[in-house]
Amino acid sequence: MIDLRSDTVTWPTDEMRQAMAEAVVGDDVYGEDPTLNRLEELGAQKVGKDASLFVPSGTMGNLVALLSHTRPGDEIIVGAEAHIYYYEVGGLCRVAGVLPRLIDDQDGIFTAEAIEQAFRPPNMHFPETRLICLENTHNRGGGAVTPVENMREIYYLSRKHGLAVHLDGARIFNAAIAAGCPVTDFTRYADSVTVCLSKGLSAPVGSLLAGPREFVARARKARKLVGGGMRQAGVLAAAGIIALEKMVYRLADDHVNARRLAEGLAVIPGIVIDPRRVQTNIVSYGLAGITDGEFLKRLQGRGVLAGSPAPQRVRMVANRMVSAANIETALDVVRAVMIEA
Ligand code: TLP
Repeated sequence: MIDLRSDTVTWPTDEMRQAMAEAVVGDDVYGEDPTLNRLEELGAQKVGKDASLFVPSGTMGNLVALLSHTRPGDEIIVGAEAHIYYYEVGGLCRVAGVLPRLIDDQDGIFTAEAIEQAFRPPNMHFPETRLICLENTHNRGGGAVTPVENMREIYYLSRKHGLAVHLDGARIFNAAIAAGCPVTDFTRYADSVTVCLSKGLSAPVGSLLAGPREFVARARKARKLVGGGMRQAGVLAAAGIIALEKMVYRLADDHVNARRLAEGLAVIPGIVIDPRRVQTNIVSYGLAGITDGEFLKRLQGRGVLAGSPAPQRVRMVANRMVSAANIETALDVVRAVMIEA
């Protein structure tokens, strides 16, 4: 199978499996796992923050960030298409108890103007606005990169209004590779950031939530609250260390493959895509002449897996398990399915 459903499908490398087998461990709830501690220090250093916290998933990283930045009843400004709002089971309301004020992020790019318009100044009738949530790269926005300049403007706006900024940076290293700049150029304009180790970076499990020391101390308690306090998690951290140290630059290969996929798709009748909009590893396109359900079924019948994020839309994500040759095969399969349709 050529699995283009997500970059989450990546298996750990042999080196990761080896490191996991040999990891020195301890009880992390007591702070005694040396491998885990090393990962948290390394993660903080990579994204330019004081400290970081290992969590089992990006979803938990974002939820713990909300729990640590806000109190129930607070308002947060968040994209209507953002993962935090769209794909996290409503945890922002159900668990953190915050009120989302939605902004239009359909194209995956955040602007200070959109956020300024959504911001409600202090008023007797309004909840307190505490937090701006950004996502970079943007999943439902087709892997779009919000430029560093926009991040800077949004950050200055947040200071003006006394708001915190949380960055869902599940794929922030993809943003940095695409922009050709250090990841800290992005993360410096957020108070906290969630980084996923288990997507293109290929670790089997885990994300990091990074931020100021005092914030991470609070987040550690919030993680315990939601059941994310793990014990000998060094076996997972060992893979995470390799993800951060050795797997970041390989993301460029995924970007090349995604671009090639987009260019190949663009010339197939019935596929609606502008390949110039593909900046990172996510390829999102429209379909005409066949339903998304039928399209995905026929693709699968010929050995290609993809997903549908919306009616008549398809998402394919380049990842380490899919080679350049596999991309050509996937294109042949799409071509054959569309000719049949
Ligand atoms: N996204 C998954 C699905 O949930 C859609 C995927 O296959 O892309 N933030 C962003 C921007 C994400 O794309 C994801 C995962 C998460 C957070 C959550 O990470 P996990 O899956 O580790 O909870």
